[in-house]
Amino acid sequence: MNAPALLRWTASLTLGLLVIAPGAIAQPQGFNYDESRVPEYSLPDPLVAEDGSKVSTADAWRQSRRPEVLRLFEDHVYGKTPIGRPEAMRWEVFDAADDAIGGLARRKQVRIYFTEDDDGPRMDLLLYTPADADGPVPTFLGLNFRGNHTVFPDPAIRLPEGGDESVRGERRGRWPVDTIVSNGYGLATIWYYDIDADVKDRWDDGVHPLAYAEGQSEPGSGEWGSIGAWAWGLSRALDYLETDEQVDGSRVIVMGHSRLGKTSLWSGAQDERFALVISNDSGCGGAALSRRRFGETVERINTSFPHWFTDRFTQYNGDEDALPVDQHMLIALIAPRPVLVCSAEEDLWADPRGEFLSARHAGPVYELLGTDGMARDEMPGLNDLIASTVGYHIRPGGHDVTDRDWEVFIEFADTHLGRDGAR
Ligand code: GTR
Repeated sequence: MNAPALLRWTASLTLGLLVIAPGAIAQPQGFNYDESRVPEYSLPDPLVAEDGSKVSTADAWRQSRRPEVLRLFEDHVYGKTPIGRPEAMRWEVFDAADDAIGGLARRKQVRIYFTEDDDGPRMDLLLYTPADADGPVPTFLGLNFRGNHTVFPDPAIRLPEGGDESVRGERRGRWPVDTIVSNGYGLATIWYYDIDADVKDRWDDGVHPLAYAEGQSEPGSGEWGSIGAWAWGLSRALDYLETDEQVDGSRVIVMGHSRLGKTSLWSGAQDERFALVISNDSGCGGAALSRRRFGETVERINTSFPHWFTDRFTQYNGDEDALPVDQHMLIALIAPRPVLVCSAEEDLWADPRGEFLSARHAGPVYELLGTDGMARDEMPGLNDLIASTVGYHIRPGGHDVTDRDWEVFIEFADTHLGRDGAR
Protein backbone atom coordinates (compact mmCIF):
# COMPACT_ATOMS: atom_id res chain seq x y z
CA MET A 1 0.00 0.00 0.00
CA ASN A 2 1.31 3.48 -0.80
CA ALA A 3 1.52 6.34 1.71
CA PRO A 4 -1.73 8.16 0.76
CA ALA A 5 -3.64 4.88 1.00
CA LEU A 6 -2.09 4.27 4.42
CA LEU A 7 -3.26 7.71 5.56
CA ARG A 8 -6.78 7.09 4.32
CA TRP A 9 -6.73 3.72 6.04
CA THR A 10 -5.67 5.26 9.36
CA ALA A 11 -8.38 7.89 8.96
CA SER A 12 -11.04 5.30 8.22
CA LEU A 13 -10.06 3.22 11.24
CA THR A 14 -10.07 6.29 13.47
CA LEU A 15 -13.54 7.12 12.22
CA GLY A 16 -14.62 3.54 12.92
CA LEU A 17 -13.34 3.84 16.47
CA LEU A 18 -15.05 7.13 17.12
CA VAL A 19 -18.24 5.62 15.93
CA ILE A 20 -18.23 2.31 17.79
CA ALA A 21 -15.31 1.79 20.09
CA PRO A 22 -15.85 -0.84 22.79
CA GLY A 23 -18.00 -0.04 25.77
CA ALA A 24 -16.86 3.40 26.84
CA ILE A 25 -18.00 5.23 23.72
CA ALA A 26 -21.72 5.64 23.24
CA GLN A 27 -23.54 3.96 20.35
CA PRO A 28 -24.37 6.37 17.52
CA GLN A 29 -27.43 8.47 18.27
CA GLY A 30 -30.59 8.39 16.22
CA PHE A 31 -30.78 4.61 15.88
CA ASN A 32 -33.00 2.15 17.65
CA TYR A 33 -31.63 0.32 20.69
CA ASP A 34 -35.02 -0.42 22.21
CA GLU A 35 -36.39 -3.94 21.74
CA SER A 36 -39.97 -2.69 22.10
CA ARG A 37 -39.46 -0.47 19.04
CA VAL A 38 -38.35 -3.26 16.73
CA PRO A 39 -40.95 -3.19 13.94
CA GLU A 40 -43.15 -6.14 13.07
CA TYR A 41 -41.45 -8.07 10.34
CA SER A 42 -41.71 -11.40 8.64
CA LEU A 43 -38.68 -13.24 7.40
CA PRO A 44 -38.44 -14.94 4.03
CA ASP A 45 -38.50 -18.71 4.52
CA PRO A 46 -35.16 -20.16 3.41
CA LEU A 47 -37.03 -23.33 2.42
CA VAL A 48 -39.55 -21.66 0.11
CA ALA A 49 -38.20 -21.20 -3.40
CA GLU A 50 -38.86 -18.11 -5.52
CA ASP A 51 -41.54 -19.99 -7.44
CA GLY A 52 -43.37 -20.59 -4.15
CA SER A 53 -42.57 -24.29 -3.89
CA LYS A 54 -41.50 -25.73 -0.56
CA VAL A 55 -38.12 -27.40 -0.38
CA SER A 56 -38.53 -30.62 1.56
CA THR A 57 -35.48 -32.71 0.73
CA ALA A 58 -31.76 -32.23 1.21
CA ASP A 59 -31.27 -32.82 -2.52
CA ALA A 60 -33.70 -30.10 -3.48
CA TRP A 61 -31.89 -27.69 -1.16
CA ARG A 62 -28.50 -28.56 -2.61
CA GLN A 63 -29.52 -28.67 -6.23
CA SER A 64 -31.90 -25.79 -6.60
CA ARG A 65 -32.67 -23.67 -3.55
CA ARG A 66 -29.10 -23.24 -2.32
CA PRO A 67 -27.87 -21.90 -5.69
CA GLU A 68 -30.92 -19.64 -5.80
CA VAL A 69 -30.23 -18.17 -2.34
CA LEU A 70 -26.57 -17.72 -3.21
CA ARG A 71 -27.56 -15.82 -6.33
CA LEU A 72 -29.93 -13.61 -4.33
CA PHE A 73 -27.07 -12.60 -2.02
CA GLU A 74 -24.87 -11.92 -5.04
CA ASP A 75 -27.52 -9.88 -6.81
CA HIS A 76 -28.83 -7.87 -3.88
CA VAL A 77 -26.23 -7.71 -1.12
CA TYR A 78 -22.56 -8.48 -1.72
CA GLY A 79 -22.32 -8.55 -5.51
CA LYS A 80 -21.15 -11.35 -7.71
CA THR A 81 -17.59 -12.55 -7.35
CA PRO A 82 -16.55 -12.45 -10.99
CA ILE A 83 -13.39 -14.54 -10.86
CA GLY A 84 -12.10 -17.70 -9.25
CA ARG A 85 -8.51 -18.71 -8.76
CA PRO A 86 -6.33 -16.93 -11.34
CA GLU A 87 -4.39 -19.32 -13.53
CA ALA A 88 -1.18 -17.43 -12.90
CA MET A 89 -1.55 -17.48 -9.12
CA ARG A 90 1.62 -18.71 -7.39
CA TRP A 91 3.37 -18.35 -4.06
CA GLU A 92 6.74 -18.16 -2.46
CA VAL A 93 7.55 -19.19 1.11
CA PHE A 94 9.93 -16.45 2.18
CA ASP A 95 10.32 -17.37 5.84
CA ALA A 96 10.12 -20.63 7.80
CA ALA A 97 11.19 -21.20 11.40
CA ASP A 98 10.72 -24.10 13.81
CA ASP A 99 11.33 -22.16 16.98
CA ALA A 100 8.92 -19.24 16.98
CA ILE A 101 7.21 -17.96 20.14
CA GLY A 102 9.85 -19.38 22.47
CA GLY A 103 9.79 -22.78 20.78
CA LEU A 104 6.00 -23.18 20.96
CA ALA A 105 5.30 -22.70 17.27
CA ARG A 106 6.49 -23.08 13.73
CA ARG A 107 6.21 -19.89 11.72
CA LYS A 108 5.90 -19.56 8.00
CA GLN A 109 5.36 -16.52 5.80
CA VAL A 110 4.16 -16.91 2.26
CA ARG A 111 3.74 -14.30 -0.44
CA ILE A 112 0.84 -15.20 -2.69
CA TYR A 113 0.97 -13.52 -6.09
CA PHE A 114 -2.26 -13.31 -8.07
CA THR A 115 -0.57 -12.66 -11.44
CA GLU A 116 2.79 -13.36 -13.04
CA ASP A 117 3.83 -9.83 -12.20
CA ASP A 118 5.79 -9.62 -8.90
CA ASP A 119 4.55 -6.06 -8.48
CA GLY A 120 0.93 -6.96 -9.20
CA PRO A 121 -1.69 -7.67 -6.53
CA ARG A 122 -0.46 -10.10 -3.88
CA MET A 123 -0.94 -10.92 -0.24
CA ASP A 124 1.34 -12.05 2.58
CA LEU A 125 0.08 -14.94 4.65
CA LEU A 126 1.48 -15.49 8.14
CA LEU A 127 1.10 -18.99 9.55
CA TYR A 128 1.82 -20.36 13.01
CA THR A 129 1.36 -24.04 13.77
CA PRO A 130 2.15 -25.99 16.97
CA ALA A 131 5.86 -26.88 17.07
CA ASP A 132 5.11 -30.33 18.47
CA ALA A 133 2.41 -31.35 15.98
CA ASP A 134 3.04 -34.76 14.40
CA GLY A 135 0.88 -34.06 11.41
CA PRO A 136 -1.36 -31.49 9.78
CA VAL A 137 -3.46 -29.47 12.22
CA PRO A 138 -6.88 -27.82 12.04
CA THR A 139 -6.24 -24.14 11.42
CA PHE A 140 -8.01 -20.85 12.02
CA LEU A 141 -7.83 -18.46 9.08
CA GLY A 142 -8.73 -14.82 9.69
CA LEU A 143 -8.01 -11.47 8.11
CA ASN A 144 -6.48 -8.83 10.37
CA PHE A 145 -7.13 -5.08 10.42
CA ARG A 146 -3.72 -3.52 10.91
CA GLY A 147 -1.02 -5.69 9.34
CA ASN A 148 0.44 -9.13 10.10
CA HIS A 149 3.14 -7.52 12.25
CA THR A 150 0.48 -6.24 14.66
CA VAL A 151 -0.77 -9.74 15.44
CA PHE A 152 2.20 -10.82 17.56
CA PRO A 153 5.37 -9.05 18.74
CA ASP A 154 7.56 -11.34 16.65
CA PRO A 155 10.34 -9.29 15.02
CA ALA A 156 10.50 -11.70 12.08
CA ILE A 157 7.01 -10.82 10.81
CA ARG A 158 7.46 -8.84 7.62
CA LEU A 159 6.26 -5.26 7.77
CA PRO A 160 3.74 -4.44 5.05
CA GLU A 161 4.85 -1.83 2.53
CA GLY A 162 4.56 1.55 4.24
CA GLY A 163 3.77 -0.27 7.54
CA ASP A 164 4.51 1.17 10.96
CA GLU A 165 7.11 -0.62 13.09
CA SER A 166 5.87 1.04 16.25
CA VAL A 167 2.60 -0.94 16.21
CA ARG A 168 4.27 -4.35 16.03
CA GLY A 169 2.37 -6.73 18.34
CA GLU A 170 -0.22 -4.12 19.23
CA ARG A 171 -3.16 -6.42 18.34
CA ARG A 172 -1.78 -9.32 20.32
CA GLY A 173 -4.85 -9.22 22.58
CA ARG A 174 -7.05 -10.13 19.62
CA TRP A 175 -4.73 -12.90 18.40
CA PRO A 176 -3.63 -15.13 21.31
CA VAL A 177 -1.31 -17.14 19.09
CA ASP A 178 0.31 -18.94 22.01
CA THR A 179 -3.06 -20.17 23.30
CA ILE A 180 -4.14 -21.19 19.81
CA VAL A 181 -1.05 -23.30 19.10
CA SER A 182 -1.00 -24.73 22.64
CA ASN A 183 -4.49 -26.05 21.96
CA GLY A 184 -3.30 -27.88 18.86
CA TYR A 185 -4.51 -25.39 16.23
CA GLY A 186 -2.75 -23.39 13.58
CA LEU A 187 -3.41 -19.74 12.87
CA ALA A 188 -3.15 -18.20 9.43
CA THR A 189 -3.71 -14.49 8.94
CA ILE A 190 -3.49 -11.84 6.23
CA TRP A 191 -3.80 -8.07 6.38
CA TYR A 192 -7.10 -7.30 4.64
CA TYR A 193 -5.61 -4.26 2.88
CA ASP A 194 -3.37 -6.60 0.90
CA ILE A 195 -6.52 -7.87 -0.82
CA ASP A 196 -8.39 -4.60 -1.11
CA ALA A 197 -7.89 -1.26 0.63
CA ASP A 198 -10.86 -0.38 2.81
CA VAL A 199 -11.39 2.98 1.17
CA LYS A 200 -14.54 4.23 -0.46
CA ASP A 201 -14.52 5.35 -4.09
CA ARG A 202 -11.22 3.71 -4.76
CA TRP A 203 -11.34 0.79 -7.15
CA ASP A 204 -7.94 0.91 -8.82
CA ASP A 205 -6.08 -1.00 -6.12
CA GLY A 206 -6.32 -4.51 -4.68
CA VAL A 207 -7.83 -7.38 -6.59
CA HIS A 208 -10.85 -5.74 -8.24
CA PRO A 209 -8.83 -4.76 -11.35
CA LEU A 210 -8.05 -8.46 -11.94
CA ALA A 211 -11.64 -8.86 -13.12
CA TYR A 212 -12.00 -5.67 -15.18
CA ALA A 213 -12.82 -5.85 -18.84
CA GLU A 214 -10.97 -3.52 -21.22
CA GLY A 215 -11.68 0.07 -20.18
CA GLN A 216 -13.45 -0.86 -16.93
CA SER A 217 -12.31 1.06 -13.85
CA GLU A 218 -14.75 0.01 -11.16
CA PRO A 219 -17.00 -2.97 -10.44
CA GLY A 220 -20.16 -2.97 -12.54
CA SER A 221 -23.67 -2.97 -11.10
CA GLY A 222 -24.24 -6.19 -9.19
CA GLU A 223 -20.53 -7.00 -8.99
CA TRP A 224 -18.45 -7.50 -5.84
CA GLY A 225 -17.62 -4.76 -3.40
CA SER A 226 -14.86 -4.93 -0.81
CA ILE A 227 -16.47 -7.66 1.31
CA GLY A 228 -16.64 -9.79 -1.84
CA ALA A 229 -12.98 -9.11 -2.55
CA TRP A 230 -11.85 -9.92 0.98
CA ALA A 231 -13.89 -13.13 0.90
CA TRP A 232 -12.25 -14.06 -2.40
CA GLY A 233 -8.84 -13.49 -0.79
CA LEU A 234 -9.77 -15.95 1.97
CA SER A 235 -10.53 -18.58 -0.66
CA ARG A 236 -7.14 -17.95 -2.29
CA ALA A 237 -5.52 -18.34 1.14
CA LEU A 238 -7.29 -21.69 1.44
CA ASP A 239 -5.92 -22.67 -1.99
CA TYR A 240 -2.48 -22.28 -0.46
CA LEU A 241 -3.31 -23.84 2.92
CA GLU A 242 -4.62 -26.97 1.22
CA THR A 243 -1.09 -27.54 -0.06
CA ASP A 244 0.77 -26.84 3.18
CA GLU A 245 1.76 -30.09 4.87
CA GLN A 246 1.47 -28.55 8.34
CA VAL A 247 -2.18 -27.65 7.81
CA ASP A 248 -5.17 -29.96 7.55
CA GLY A 249 -6.89 -28.36 4.57
CA SER A 250 -10.11 -30.22 5.33
CA ARG A 251 -10.31 -28.53 8.75
CA VAL A 252 -9.79 -24.84 8.04
CA ILE A 253 -11.92 -22.53 10.17
CA VAL A 254 -12.66 -19.16 8.65
CA MET A 255 -13.20 -16.53 11.35
CA GLY A 256 -13.54 -12.78 11.37
CA HIS A 257 -14.51 -9.85 13.54
CA SER A 258 -16.87 -7.03 12.67
CA ARG A 259 -16.62 -6.12 8.94
CA LEU A 260 -14.31 -9.11 8.68
CA GLY A 261 -16.98 -11.23 10.38
CA LYS A 262 -19.40 -10.21 7.63
CA THR A 263 -16.61 -11.32 5.31
CA SER A 264 -16.05 -14.70 6.98
CA LEU A 265 -19.77 -15.50 6.64
CA TRP A 266 -19.85 -14.54 2.96
CA SER A 267 -16.66 -16.46 2.35
CA GLY A 268 -17.93 -19.57 4.13
CA ALA A 269 -21.25 -19.31 2.28
CA GLN A 270 -19.58 -19.26 -1.12
CA ASP A 271 -16.67 -21.61 -0.55
CA GLU A 272 -17.79 -24.97 0.78
CA ARG A 273 -14.23 -26.07 1.43
CA PHE A 274 -14.26 -24.13 4.72
CA ALA A 275 -15.02 -26.69 7.42
CA LEU A 276 -16.32 -24.26 10.02
CA VAL A 277 -17.28 -20.60 9.98
CA ILE A 278 -17.13 -18.06 12.83
CA SER A 279 -18.43 -14.52 12.89
CA ASN A 280 -17.63 -12.28 15.83
CA ASP A 281 -19.70 -9.12 16.40
CA SER A 282 -20.44 -9.00 12.67
CA GLY A 283 -23.71 -7.05 12.95
CA CYS A 284 -25.50 -5.44 10.01
CA GLY A 285 -24.65 -7.12 6.72
CA GLY A 286 -23.18 -9.97 8.79
CA ALA A 287 -25.10 -12.17 11.20
CA ALA A 288 -27.73 -9.62 12.31
CA LEU A 289 -31.19 -9.64 10.76
CA SER A 290 -31.63 -6.48 8.66
CA ARG A 291 -35.40 -6.38 9.10
CA ARG A 292 -35.11 -5.68 12.83
CA ARG A 293 -33.50 -2.26 12.16
CA PHE A 294 -31.92 -2.49 15.62
CA GLY A 295 -28.62 -0.60 15.87
CA GLU A 296 -26.93 -0.18 12.50
CA THR A 297 -29.32 -0.15 9.55
CA VAL A 298 -28.96 -0.97 5.88
CA GLU A 299 -29.19 2.72 4.99
CA ARG A 300 -26.55 3.69 7.49
CA ILE A 301 -24.08 1.01 6.42
CA ASN A 302 -24.57 1.82 2.74
CA THR A 303 -23.94 5.48 3.53
CA SER A 304 -20.85 5.03 5.72
CA PHE A 305 -19.35 2.15 3.75
CA PRO A 306 -20.78 2.18 0.22
CA HIS A 307 -17.82 0.18 -1.06
CA TRP A 308 -18.47 -2.90 1.09
CA PHE A 309 -21.53 -4.17 -0.77
CA THR A 310 -22.83 -4.18 -4.30
CA ASP A 311 -24.46 -0.93 -5.47
CA ARG A 312 -27.84 -2.72 -5.59
CA PHE A 313 -27.93 -3.12 -1.81
CA THR A 314 -28.79 0.61 -1.59
CA GLN A 315 -32.26 -0.18 -3.03
CA TYR A 316 -33.10 -1.49 0.41
CA ASN A 317 -32.15 1.64 2.33
CA GLY A 318 -35.14 2.19 4.62
CA ASP A 319 -36.92 -0.65 2.81
CA GLU A 320 -35.53 -3.79 4.42
CA ASP A 321 -38.80 -5.69 4.02
CA ALA A 322 -38.33 -5.63 0.26
CA LEU A 323 -35.09 -7.61 0.48
CA PRO A 324 -35.61 -11.08 -0.99
CA VAL A 325 -33.27 -12.44 1.69
CA ASP A 326 -32.34 -11.74 5.27
CA GLN A 327 -29.15 -12.71 7.01
CA HIS A 328 -30.45 -16.03 8.42
CA MET A 329 -30.31 -17.23 4.83
CA LEU A 330 -26.63 -16.35 4.64
CA ILE A 331 -26.03 -18.63 7.63
CA ALA A 332 -28.21 -21.29 5.99
CA LEU A 333 -25.87 -21.27 2.98
CA ILE A 334 -23.15 -22.61 5.29
CA ALA A 335 -25.24 -25.70 6.16
CA PRO A 336 -24.54 -28.45 7.04
CA ARG A 337 -21.11 -27.21 8.13
CA PRO A 338 -20.84 -25.91 11.71
CA VAL A 339 -21.18 -22.16 12.14
CA LEU A 340 -20.68 -20.10 15.29
CA VAL A 341 -22.14 -16.64 15.78
CA CYS A 342 -20.60 -14.63 18.62
CA SER A 343 -21.92 -11.40 20.09
CA ALA A 344 -20.96 -8.97 22.85
CA GLU A 345 -23.51 -7.68 25.35
CA GLU A 346 -22.64 -3.99 25.02
CA ASP A 347 -22.25 -4.06 21.25
CA LEU A 348 -25.83 -3.00 20.59
CA TRP A 349 -24.79 -1.43 17.28
CA ALA A 350 -24.30 -5.01 16.02
CA ASP A 351 -27.68 -6.17 17.46
CA PRO A 352 -26.80 -9.27 19.51
CA ARG A 353 -30.42 -10.48 19.57
CA GLY A 354 -30.65 -10.09 15.80
CA GLU A 355 -27.47 -12.16 15.49
CA PHE A 356 -28.95 -14.90 17.67
CA LEU A 357 -32.25 -14.92 15.77
CA SER A 358 -30.48 -15.19 12.47
CA ALA A 359 -28.61 -18.26 13.67
CA ARG A 360 -31.83 -19.72 15.02
CA HIS A 361 -33.79 -19.16 11.81
CA ALA A 362 -31.05 -20.89 9.81
CA GLY A 363 -31.78 -23.97 11.94
CA PRO A 364 -34.48 -25.55 9.71
CA VAL A 365 -32.06 -25.79 6.77
CA TYR A 366 -29.48 -27.44 9.00
CA GLU A 367 -32.12 -29.88 10.24
CA LEU A 368 -33.22 -30.70 6.70
CA LEU A 369 -29.60 -31.57 5.97
CA GLY A 370 -29.56 -34.01 8.87
CA THR A 371 -27.80 -32.06 11.61
CA ASP A 372 -29.08 -30.97 15.03
CA GLY A 373 -29.44 -27.37 13.79
CA MET A 374 -29.75 -24.79 16.57
CA ALA A 375 -30.35 -26.44 19.94
CA ARG A 376 -32.31 -23.65 21.61
CA ASP A 377 -35.18 -21.33 20.82
CA GLU A 378 -34.33 -18.69 23.41
CA MET A 379 -31.31 -16.47 23.53
CA PRO A 380 -28.83 -17.82 26.12
CA GLY A 381 -27.46 -15.87 29.07
CA LEU A 382 -23.94 -14.48 29.12
CA ASN A 383 -21.05 -16.92 28.67
CA ASP A 384 -23.38 -19.83 27.96
CA LEU A 385 -22.21 -21.39 24.69
CA ILE A 386 -24.82 -23.10 22.53
CA ALA A 387 -22.60 -25.70 20.93
CA SER A 388 -25.03 -27.29 18.44
CA THR A 389 -24.06 -27.29 14.76
CA VAL A 390 -25.46 -23.78 14.54
CA GLY A 391 -23.78 -22.28 17.59
CA TYR A 392 -24.21 -19.03 19.44
CA HIS A 393 -22.45 -17.23 22.27
CA ILE A 394 -22.72 -13.85 23.94
CA ARG A 395 -20.17 -12.53 26.42
CA PRO A 396 -20.08 -9.43 28.58
CA GLY A 397 -18.25 -6.39 27.21
CA GLY A 398 -18.06 -4.46 23.97
CA HIS A 399 -17.06 -4.68 20.32
CA ASP A 400 -13.76 -6.57 20.33
CA VAL A 401 -12.13 -10.00 20.14
CA THR A 402 -11.20 -11.17 23.63
CA ASP A 403 -9.61 -14.17 25.31
CA ARG A 404 -13.11 -15.36 26.15
CA ASP A 405 -14.05 -15.28 22.48
CA TRP A 406 -11.04 -17.43 21.61
CA GLU A 407 -11.85 -19.85 24.43
CA VAL A 408 -15.29 -20.27 22.83
CA PHE A 409 -13.93 -20.53 19.26
CA ILE A 410 -11.59 -23.30 20.40
CA GLU A 411 -14.25 -25.13 22.40
CA PHE A 412 -16.63 -25.02 19.45
CA ALA A 413 -13.93 -26.19 17.03
CA ASP A 414 -12.96 -29.01 19.43
CA THR A 415 -16.59 -30.12 19.52
CA HIS A 416 -17.14 -30.09 15.78
CA LEU A 417 -13.77 -30.79 14.19
CA GLY A 418 -11.96 -32.73 16.88
CA ARG A 419 -8.51 -31.65 17.83
CA ASP A 420 -4.99 -33.01 17.64
CA GLY A 421 -2.02 -32.50 19.84
CA ALA A 422 -3.78 -30.53 22.57
CA ARG A 423 -1.75 -30.01 25.68
C1 GTR B 1 -18.46 0.00 11.96
C2 GTR B 1 -19.59 -0.54 11.12
C3 GTR B 1 -19.91 -1.92 11.55
C4 GTR B 1 -18.66 -2.79 11.77
C5 GTR B 1 -17.47 -2.02 12.25
C6 GTR B 1 -16.11 -2.64 12.07
O1 GTR B 1 -18.19 1.31 11.82
O2 GTR B 1 -20.68 0.31 11.31
O3 GTR B 1 -20.79 -2.50 10.63
O4 GTR B 1 -18.35 -3.49 10.62
O5 GTR B 1 -17.34 -0.79 11.66
O6 GTR B 1 -15.85 -3.34 11.11
O7 GTR B 1 -15.25 -2.35 12.89
